Formats: sequence, structure tokens, C-alpha cells
Amino acid sequence: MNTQRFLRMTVLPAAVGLAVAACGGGGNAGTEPLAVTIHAKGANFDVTTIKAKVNQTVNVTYMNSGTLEHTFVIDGLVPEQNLAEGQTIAFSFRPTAAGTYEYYCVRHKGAGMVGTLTVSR
Ligand SMILES: [Cu+2]
Repeated sequence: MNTQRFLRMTVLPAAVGLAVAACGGGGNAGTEPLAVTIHAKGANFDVTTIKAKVNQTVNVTYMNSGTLEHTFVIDGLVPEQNLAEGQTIAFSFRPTAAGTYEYYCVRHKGAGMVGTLTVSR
């Protein structure tokens, strides 16, 4: 038997076992929720990069200290959240697939009010 093949056969079941253990109880027991605070400033987010894990709960606090109304959307993941001027809202989401997602403000996307959520395993 060639060594490389032998290694692959022995390592893979261990990795699968870990993944199953991590998913026990319906959540990802090994992953703490991620807290993110985003300020809407002018027509921009002050946070334009969020990194999360698959099945990690992301708790977002979204603050608007400016004079414009804003929204927050991630297509297929977060329905439109509306944020009036001076308001702070909180919402949560939990990505179930790895990948790169765009988050944006519907009103100011064209002005560059866009960020990137990267979800990894
Ligand atoms: Cu906006």
C-alpha cells in the first residue's frame, strides 16, 4: 500500500468525527457567537469586513448617529433591516454555508455602502 493513500484513509475518518462532534446539539458547540458593531457613517459602513464560521451566530448591533436612513441586507441571509437616523438596532443571523457574501445598504449601495462577509469552515 502506498503511504499517501494509507494516510488519507486514516486521517479522513478522524476529521469527519470532529465535524460531527462540533455540530452536536444543533449548533456549533465549539464556536462562540460573534458580536459585531457596525456604525453607519455618512453613506458608509465603518466595518466593511466581517469574518465568521459556518453555523456561528453573528449578533449585529447596527448604529446610526448620522442624519440619513439606512438599511442592512445580505441576500439570502438577512432580510432588509431598516435603521432610522439616530437609531440603534440589533439583529442576528447564522450562515450555514461557507462563502463570501456581500452586505449592503439598499439606499446607498451605489455610493459604496457595501461590505464583505467571509464565512469559513
Ligand atoms: Cu445607507
